[in-house]
Amino acid sequence: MTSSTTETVAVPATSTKLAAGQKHRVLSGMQPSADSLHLGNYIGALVNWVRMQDEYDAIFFIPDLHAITVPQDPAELAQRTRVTAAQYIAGGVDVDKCTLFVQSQVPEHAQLAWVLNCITGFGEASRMTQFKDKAQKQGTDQASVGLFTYPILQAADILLYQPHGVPVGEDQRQHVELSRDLANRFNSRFGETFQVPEAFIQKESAKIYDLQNPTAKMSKSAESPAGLINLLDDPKTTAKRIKSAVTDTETEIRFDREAKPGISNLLTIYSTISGQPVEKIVADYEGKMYGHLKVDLAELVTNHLAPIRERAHELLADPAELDRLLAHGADKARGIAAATLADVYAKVGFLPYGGAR
Ligand code: ATP
Ligand code: LTN
Repeated sequence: MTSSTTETVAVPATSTKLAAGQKHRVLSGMQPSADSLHLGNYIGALVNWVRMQDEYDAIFFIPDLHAITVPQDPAELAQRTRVTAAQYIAGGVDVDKCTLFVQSQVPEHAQLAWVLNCITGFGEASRMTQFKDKAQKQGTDQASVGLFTYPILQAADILLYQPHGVPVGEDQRQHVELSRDLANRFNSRFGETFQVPEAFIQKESAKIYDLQNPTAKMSKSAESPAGLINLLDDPKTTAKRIKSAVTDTETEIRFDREAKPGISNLLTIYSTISGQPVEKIVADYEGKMYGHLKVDLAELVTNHLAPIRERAHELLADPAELDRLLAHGADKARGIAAATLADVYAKVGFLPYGGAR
């Protein structure tokens, strides 16, 4: 397998040269699989996306085709797709600076996925660890073929847009590697077609842990919601969850991921939301109790999330306008995706529609 990773969102020295005024392209997405994003999604992904949209030609999308690889209630899926879009925008994704769309509204994703399915080895797909984990949870016989080919659809999402970088969490590294392998394979079989993308892996410092179980990452699939901070929760719930966060029996506020995972997690949240380095926060809280830190952090987080929550609700109150913004994004995306797909179709030998060009 080819391997390439950067520890930050900076473009590595090996990246493609650009023409004057041109920006490197990045692309990423988060599934619409919950009623709210949580603080891990926000700090680990969204904040980073928002930061990137000035420096990069950024494309963000909502992978609803991926969502149906496991059973979904149709009305709930539609609602969660809008809610996810609203949170992207409320969190700072600016539809005038970047391209934001819903995957199922750009049919080229499914079309390219088919071609990529046909150049992926069965054994190669079988080695994808996320499939193994998810399939095991459902009982392997019950898992859908769509779940099996999930990473190939993800490769199509990426390769259609010729991005240089794909900002994702460590858990998605293997899928980006597969995209690279498929891009290289297609290019060598059919001629130069795809940009070979690089994984921009989120920094460890952007990882947020469950407030009740601070050695496990904050996750929507956690057993109990008590350790989760959701962007759309009311401030009282958020404050209560922060104040009830599991810590340790010492009293000293210091950063030590191993010995003090609970306090270290609170310090990470404090630092990323306030923009202050952890060392400064630790110095400011010298001699103070855990309770002080929790009360202040609850206020900091609820104040920070309040305008995001309000904006998301405003956007959701006008679904027609939200759908219009998404349709505009899908049109922009299709402009790029259709060109790549036409090239791919011609290269594999599909007849051009309506005759030779
Ligand atoms: P699940 O646990 O059910 O797989 P999730 O809540 O972890 O879901 P994903 O949909 O897997 O969320 O992740 C969407 C994005 O959010 C990814 O880029 C992922 O790296 C990031 N992310 C998810 N959880 C965290 C976390 N606890 N800390 C930092 N980033 C996170
Ligand atoms: N599998 C990813 C979501 C996803 C994605 C993509 C991310 C689907 N297609 C393309 C980056 C690029 C996840 O679960 N986080």
